[in-house]
Amino acid sequence: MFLDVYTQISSIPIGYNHPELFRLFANNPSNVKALVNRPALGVFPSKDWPCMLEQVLLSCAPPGMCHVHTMMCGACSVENALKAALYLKRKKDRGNSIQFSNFELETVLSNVPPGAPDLSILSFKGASHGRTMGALSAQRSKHIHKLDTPAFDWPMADFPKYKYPLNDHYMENKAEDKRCLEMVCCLIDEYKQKRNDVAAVIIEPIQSEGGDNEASAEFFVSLQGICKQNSIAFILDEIQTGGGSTGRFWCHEHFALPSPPDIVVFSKKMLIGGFYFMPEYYAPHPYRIFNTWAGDPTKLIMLGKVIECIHVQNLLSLVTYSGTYLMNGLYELQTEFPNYMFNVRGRGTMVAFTCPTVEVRNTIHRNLLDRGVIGGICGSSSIRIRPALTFQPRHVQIYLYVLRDVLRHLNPTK
Ligand code: PSZ
Repeated sequence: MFLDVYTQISSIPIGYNHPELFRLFANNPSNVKALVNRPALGVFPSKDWPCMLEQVLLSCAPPGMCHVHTMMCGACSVENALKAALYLKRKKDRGNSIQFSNFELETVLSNVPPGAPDLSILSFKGASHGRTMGALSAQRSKHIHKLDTPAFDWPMADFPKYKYPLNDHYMENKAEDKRCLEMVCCLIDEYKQKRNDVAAVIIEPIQSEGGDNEASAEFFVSLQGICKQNSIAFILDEIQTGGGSTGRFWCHEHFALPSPPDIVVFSKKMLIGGFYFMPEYYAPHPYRIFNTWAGDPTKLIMLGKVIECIHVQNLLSLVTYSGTYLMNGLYELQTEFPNYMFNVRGRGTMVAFTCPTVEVRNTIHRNLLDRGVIGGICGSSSIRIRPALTFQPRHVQIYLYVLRDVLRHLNPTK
């Protein structure tokens, strides 16, 4: 028996073998049919597909957003979200026309401007947006993901690096926000001068693979403001943060943004990939945001049930409750074992802490596993926790008990 606090890289929303999800297929021939007869959704959607989109995906849409595209995985959702931003940029450049010039048509198949324009996407150091070729140019976490593949000349800004505990370092962290935001502004200017305008900024509400790095609500509000001022798309990659694990359905709901983001990308716990977008990002021609499957109706059937469980069982409150309990336990452990863990941080149950070296981190991670706890690692020396939304206080107690046991054995004096 294992306690899984990593849940297939944070992609199992309500735990394994959930009886409600089994029931969807056990007693329902029409759901089984959907499983067997997979449609090419972009061309042959079933009659009830628009209704499913509305009842399931729009029922949990980020506040103020009511358009959605479904896709396959996280990376291909990011790719298509970037394309949507680029299309709008070019449409605006043409004075809101959606007609292409003959010169654009002639040049595009040769991969040269103006058909294939020089435009860039700004992302952040430590970012993880997926490993398809386009998304990789915005990926800034590990060398091995990017090596040997050609990449676009796209700018990279610093993501804030905070000092902990946050409350004791308020002024320094505020200055860090300012430094990173100034860097964003400088890069936007620099790329404009290089004639490689920034068309979109893409950012994770909490950098996940890069080390569970968080930034303040004020940082995100200011970043959105910079994007608005410069007519740049503000894209939130909520692939790992979306779906409830921060205690709100979308992590950016914690930021109280003055208006919705332009695009919000999802996958993982949403069971289906895709992105929400503001109406102006609707692609002006058919088949441009497209692939054969473009999602899977059976995943939406399951997501509908997941959302129902979240509401009926009040799982977002449980996440907040268990998350607070977990963080408090981890604060105690970092006080008890300051040489082995520090910088406890997170929102809801999306929680992490840092170890002094990669070796210590790997030892703790492995020893947890030896004692039946499957956890995750991230960044250079952090451990992350990504339980299902059904994570209860009793699971927190097991995690803390086992972690303490691991730490005590690292430190025989305790
Ligand atoms: O270690 C990790 O956190 C991993 S391993 C693979 C991912 C993360 N990719 C998920 C991911 C993500 O977390 C964010 C924020 N954006 C894009 C992706 C790509 O999603 P997939 O893996 O579905 O292509």
